[in-house]
Order: sequence, then structure tokens, then C-alpha cells
Amino acid sequence: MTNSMFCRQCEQTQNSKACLNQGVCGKSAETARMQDLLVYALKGLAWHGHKARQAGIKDAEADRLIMEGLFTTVTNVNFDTAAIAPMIWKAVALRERAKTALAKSGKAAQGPVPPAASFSPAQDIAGLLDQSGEAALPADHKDEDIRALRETLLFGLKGMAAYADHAFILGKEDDGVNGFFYEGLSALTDDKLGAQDYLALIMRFGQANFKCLEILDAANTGAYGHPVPTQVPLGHKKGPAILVSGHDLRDLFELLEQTEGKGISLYTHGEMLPAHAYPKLKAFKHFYGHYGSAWQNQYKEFAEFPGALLMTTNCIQRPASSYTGRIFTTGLVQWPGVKHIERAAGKKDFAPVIEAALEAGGFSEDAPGKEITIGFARNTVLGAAETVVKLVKAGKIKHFFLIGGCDGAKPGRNYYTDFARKVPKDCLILTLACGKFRFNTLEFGELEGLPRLLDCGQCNDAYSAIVIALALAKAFNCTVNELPLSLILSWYEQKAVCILLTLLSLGVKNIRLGPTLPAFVSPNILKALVENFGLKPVTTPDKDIADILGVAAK
Ligand code: FSO
Ligand code: SF4
Repeated sequence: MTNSMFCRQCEQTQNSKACLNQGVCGKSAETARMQDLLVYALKGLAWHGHKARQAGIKDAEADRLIMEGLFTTVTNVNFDTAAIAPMIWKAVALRERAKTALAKSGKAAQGPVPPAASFSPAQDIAGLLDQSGEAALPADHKDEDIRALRETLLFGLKGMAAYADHAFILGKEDDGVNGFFYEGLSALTDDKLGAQDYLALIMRFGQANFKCLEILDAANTGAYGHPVPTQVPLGHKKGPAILVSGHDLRDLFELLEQTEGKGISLYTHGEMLPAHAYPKLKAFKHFYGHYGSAWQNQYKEFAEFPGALLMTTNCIQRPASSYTGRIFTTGLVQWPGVKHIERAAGKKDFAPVIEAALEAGGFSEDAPGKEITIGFARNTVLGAAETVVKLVKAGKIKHFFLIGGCDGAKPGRNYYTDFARKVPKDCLILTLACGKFRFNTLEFGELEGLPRLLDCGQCNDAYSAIVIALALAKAFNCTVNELPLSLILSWYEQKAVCILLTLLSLGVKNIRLGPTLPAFVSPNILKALVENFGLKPVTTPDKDIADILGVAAK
């Protein structure tokens, strides 16, 4: 067993190249290797499963494991090596089930079987870690462009798995999306495929992910209603408190139900902020406000929060000793030693979280603080579409800037704060995901009665932003690229990768991406993205705004 690893799936990767001994995110080499082996086992399951699906044999348990397994390997989700091993054993068992079912149907796979689809996993953690070398990404292919394309597809699939998992939890899935996981993962083992094949597959992936975003939107709005404009206090209320982070609305809903009438106030952190705008969530009187900013500030903000902390999804960081006793994880997010709340018999029992909140005592006084307005998802914005179109035609709204994406810990993200500040007063800003914490408490004022900053929601709500852009294009009888709209995106982890691929598959051009470009994209693939899609790295706010609006830079 060695202590080496190779991971370059997120924006904060070491030296913008790869994490080789320890993840900048806190992921140990052991966890990274176990995650590589899980992805390898999932590719093997997909190889047989894809053939089984083509023969009309489906397996709902395997669909679910692929989703959960891939989501487990997304940045800042699961740091617990021991918790990952059972998923590998299960993937191999389901792989064998698919193989047997195929053989019984008389359609057994012919020809050579890739190693990922035939390996036998060790039965203990040390043995699995020894095996993980063959699953490491550098061993994947000798051609750096093929490796880059395979990683692009894999990371996109990981992001889509997160969205599919959220939708599934609320009772929505799509067979085409489920099927694409098998096709995509299985293609990652096919040495006959060349760059053009992967590029075509990546474009089809973008379409599959668009469908996945659509079912997630239907899941969230179906369960909790369409978000409405909502004022959210950034201060606090006297008494016991629970802070909920991550993206999972069902966890939040169940916790709200279980805390009702107990004198505890609930607060959101990071990506959970948009939850305040959903009618069925905001109906809870004790769902009070938002505390703190984005995920990378949790070390300081969680330490200062005088209550219990619940992580429903990424991004978790190594907990500080000052709050290890009052932080909990649930769903796929896990950290060794942190108490995990499982779903049992269809229900999550948050009693330990509630006890920890009561024990911590909470805030000693009321301090409501500033308020921010959120809730500008597709339903609300499209409700005002007629007015917006008139204002654009009258020259009163000059341009739309979508400044969206993830926040992160590396320096250089002030670009997004400065950009938002410098957007001319006759332009509207749309935003989503945790990158907005760089500027969402600034005063942007109004433009012709519309707030100049429109918060569409989580990264999970990217569908809303895309639907708004498509509806505006329809209203103006033009393409999205002809609209007075520019996309200024910040990326951090693999959900951002899948959203970017969806935008490219929809033909959206001239996206500006930062703060740095992905380390997994090779120079040739980057060249192709620049030539075909006009993808641009961010430069400086002044230069980029001037370039977009066609005026001289200050
Ligand atoms: Fe942020 Fe983390 Fe939502 Fe990501 S909290 S960085 S793209 O997991 O998911 O935007
Ligand atoms: Fe490094 Fe990012 Fe991988 Fe963590 S997820 S090990 S920070 S590249």
C-alpha cells in the first residue's frame, strides 16, 4: 500500500495540476484511492449493465448504486474510507447479477471483457487499497487528450449523479438519465473510442444532464412549491438553534417537522439559503434565517454558531475540535468520527441533532440584522418576462449578466465580487450557487422596479437559469447567443462541470470561466473548446465588462 494518489477533479487541486499525496480538500490518499476503486467497480457494473439494458434487462438497485456511488466521489462529500468499501463490494455483486441475467437471456457479452468488469475485489480495506493502483486515473490511457476527455465525461457524470440523487430522493427519476450513466461509464473502458467519439458522447451527456436538471426542478417544485421572492434575515433569534448546510431540501423539511414547537430556530448555511423561498418550507414559523456565507468559511462560522450543525451534502471540511461534538452528517456526506444520521424505514430520526442544539444553548439575544431578497427562480422571473422584454426593447435594460457557480477557498475569487460591483446600473445580474456569497449582501438597488440582483437559487437550480435564458431568446425570436446576456461562471467541483457541459450542448457560446481553468483539460482539448464554443478564461472585471459591452476598458 502506498500513500500516493492522483486527483485533479476540482478547481483547488494542488498547484493547479493534481493532488498527489493529500487532497487540498482534506481527502487522504487512502480515501482518494478507495474512491478511484469505487469508480472502477462502477465502470465494471456499467459495462455489463449497459449490455443488459440494451437487452431490456434493468436493475433498479444498480441504477441507485451508480448514482450514489458517483455522488460519493464528488469533492467534499465523503471522506470516510471505511464507508466507501461496501459500495465497491455491492457494485461487483450487482455486476455479476447483470452478467448472469444476460447469460440467462442468451445475450452474454461477447469478446474481451475490460479489467474493470472482471476484477475480484479484496474482502478487506487493506486489500482493496492494494488493488486501487490499477484504478488510478494516470493508468487510464496513454494519450493525454483521451484522458482529458474521459475525465471530463467522468466528472460530468459525477455531477449528474448528485442531481439525479436529489431528484430520486424526492421520487423523480428518468430512464434516459439512468441509462446514460451506464453508457457513459461503460464508454470510459472502451479503448476503441477516439477523441471525436468522446466529444460526441460529451455533447449527448450535456443533453442527458439537461433532462436530469429538469427532473430535479420538477422534484423540488413538486414537493415544496415554486420559490417566491422572500426576505431572509441574516441575523439571529434568541434561543436554541440548528444550522443546516448542503443542498438536500427533504432533509431540511424533515428536520423542520421534527423541530416544530420545540423552541428551536432553524438557519441555513451556504447552498441551503434558497430553501427559504419554497412555500412549503417557509411556512414553518421557526425556519428563521441564514447564517454565514459559503462552504469554505465553515471552519470559522460553524465554530461561532452556538447550536447544532447538519451537513446534508457537500461541501464538508475537516471539522474543528470546537464543534466536532455538535456537527452531524446525513445522506452521502460523511467524515470519520462525525455522527451520521441514517434513513431507517423511510424516516430520518434527527433526535441527536435536536439534543445537541438544546445542549448548546443557542443565541443569548435577538439580533435580526440585515435582510436579503431571494427567490427569483424561473416561475417568478418568467412571471415578469413581459415587463423585462419591454424594458430591453425600450433600452432601459442594456444587458444581463449571469454571475453564477461555486465559491472556493483559493485566492482569486474576488474577481466575481469586483465584477458584480462594476456591472453598469442599467444591467441586471442573475446569480445562482454558492459563488454569490461573494456579493449577495451588497446593495444593487432596483432597475425600473426590478431588483438588479436576481438570485435564482442553488447550483441545483441551474435549470431555472437556463429556462429563463431560453424563454428570453424565444421572446426576442433569437438564439441565446444573440441575447444581451453574458455568462460569467465560477467553478469548483463536478456539478459545475456537468452544468458547463449542458450549456455547451445547448450551443451556448462565449462563456467566461474562472477563477482558473480545469487541470484535467489538456491543451488540445482546451483549444477545441475555445475554437468551437468561444470559452474564455476570466481576465479582469474591467476588461471583461468592456469586452462584453463593446466599450473601452477603464
Ligand atoms: Fe457550492 Fe459545494 Fe452547490 Fe458545489 S456548496 S461548491 S457546485 O458543492 O454544489 O455550489
Ligand atoms: Fe485535490 Fe480537489 Fe481531488 Fe480534493 S477533490 S483531492 S482538492 S483535486
